[in-house]
Amino acid sequence: MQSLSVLLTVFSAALGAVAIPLPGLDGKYTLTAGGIRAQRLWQFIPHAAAITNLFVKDKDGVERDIVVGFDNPSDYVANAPGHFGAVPGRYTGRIGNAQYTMDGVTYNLEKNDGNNTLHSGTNGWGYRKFDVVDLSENSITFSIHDASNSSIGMPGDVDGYITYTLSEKTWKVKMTATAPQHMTPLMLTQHTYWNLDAFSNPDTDLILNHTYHMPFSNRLLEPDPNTLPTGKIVGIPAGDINDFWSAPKLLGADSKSPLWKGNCGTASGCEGYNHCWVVDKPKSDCADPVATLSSDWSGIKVDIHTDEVGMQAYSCYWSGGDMPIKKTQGGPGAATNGFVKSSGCIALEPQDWVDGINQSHFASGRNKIAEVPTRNIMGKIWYFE
Ligand SMILES: *[C@@H]1O[C@H](CO)[C@@H](O)[C@H](O)[C@H]1NC(C)=O
Ligand SMILES: *[C@@H]1O[C@H](CO)[C@@H](O)[C@H](O)[C@H]1NC(C)=O
Ligand SMILES: *[C@@H]1O[C@H](CO)[C@@H](O)[C@H](O)[C@H]1NC(C)=O
Ligand SMILES: CC(=O)N[C@H]1CO[C@H](CO)[C@@H](O)[C@@H]1O
Repeated sequence: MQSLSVLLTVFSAALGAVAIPLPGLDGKYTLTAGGIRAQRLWQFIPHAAAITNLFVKDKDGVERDIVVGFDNPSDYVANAPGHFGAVPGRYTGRIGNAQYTMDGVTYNLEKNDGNNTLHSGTNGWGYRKFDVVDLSENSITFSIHDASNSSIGMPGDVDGYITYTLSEKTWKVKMTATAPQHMTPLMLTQHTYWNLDAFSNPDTDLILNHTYHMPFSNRLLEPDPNTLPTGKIVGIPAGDINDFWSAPKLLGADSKSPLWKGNCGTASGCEGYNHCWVVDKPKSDCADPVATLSSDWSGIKVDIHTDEVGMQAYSCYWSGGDMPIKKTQGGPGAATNGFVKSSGCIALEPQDWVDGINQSHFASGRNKIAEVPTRNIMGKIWYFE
C-alpha cells in the first residue's frame, strides 16, 4: 500500500534574504524528490504558501493528484476563503465573538464567520501572497511579513516562514512565526484537502468511503451551533458518531444516522465533520501517526505525525458543487460530474486547540498562545512505498 506519513515538530529558524526565483510558466513552483519523476511531483504557489498538486502512484501504478485545488493559480486568489492547500495565519480557526482579551486589553477582530472570526479575517495569511526566499530541487521556503493590525485586531508585526521539503518518500513542512514587538495570537496549520482517489473512482467521488483513524483522540472540543468550541471538552464513547479512536472507520459509516445532519453545526445543518479532536498522545507512542486517512480503492494512505495537541478534520460539507476539479483529476470513467461535491473531500489540520486564545481554562496552558511571542508550528513527513 502506498502511504504518506506526516510529522509535526517544532523548529526555530531565521533565514536571510535571497534573490526570489520565478515560478514555472504555469505559475507554480515544481519540486521533485529523489529523482522519481522528472517533473510535476509536487507544486506550490506564493498565494497562501499553498500546495496545488501532489502526485503519487496508486496501487496499480497510476499517478493520482490527491490534493484538492485549482489548475490556475489565480483561482486560489479568487477562492481564498476556502484556504485550499493553504497556510492560514496568524491565528487559524475560529475566535469567538470576534474578540479576545490579552493582558487586560480587549481586542476586536473582523467578523467574517457569523459573529466569529475565522482564520484571522479576510486579510489573514490565506488571502496573501508570500515571498519565495529559498528554492532548490526538493525544497521551497515562503516568507510573510504580517504587519501589526493588518489582520484587524492583532497587534505587533509577525514574520513567518514556511518550508516544504521533500525526500524520496517524505514531505516535511516546517513553519515558524515570530512576533518580536508584541504578544499576539499565533496559531498556524497546513490546510490541505484530500481525496485519495483523485476523484477518479467510478463508484464514488465522495470522501465517505475513505477510512479514517485517530487512535489518540477519544476527546473533542464540543462545538456550539456555529462550530465554535463551547469550552467543554467531551469524551467520545466507542461507537459514537465522532469515534475514530476505537478502530479505523469509514468516514461515511454514520451518514445514515439522524445525528449526521447538524453534527458539525446545528445552525447550518452541516453534515459530517468539522471538529477539533484532542490529541492525547503518550510520549512512548511518539513514532505513531496521530491520524491516518486511506482509501481501499486507490490503495493510497496518508499518515499524519504531529506533536500538536489538536486535529481539526472538516469533511467538505460546504463544497457545494460549483468548484471544478483539476484537469489532473477525474480520470476516464470517474463518477464525478466535473465538480467537487459536498462531502467530496476532507481537510486535515494539525493545530492547537481552536479558540484557545479565548478559553483560559483549556488544559496544558493552551491560552499561552497569547503569551508566547514565538510560535513554531509544524513539519510533515510523507512516505510511500
Ligand atoms: C450575532 O449576535 C447577535 C447579537 O447578539 C444575534 O442577534 C445574532 O443572532 C448572532 N448571529 C449569529 C449567526 O449567531
Ligand atoms: C486596526 O485596524 C482597524 C481597521 O482599520 C481600526 O479600526 C483599528 O483602530 C486598528 N487598531 C489599531 C490598534 O490600530
Ligand atoms: C464502499 O466500500 C465498501 C467496502 O468497504 C463497498 O462495499 C462499497 O461498494 C463502497 N461504496 C462505494 C460507493 O464505492
Ligand atoms: C476566557 C474568555 O475570555 N472567554 C470569552 C470567550 O468569548 C466569549 C464570547 O465573546 C466570552 O463570553 C468569554 O468571556
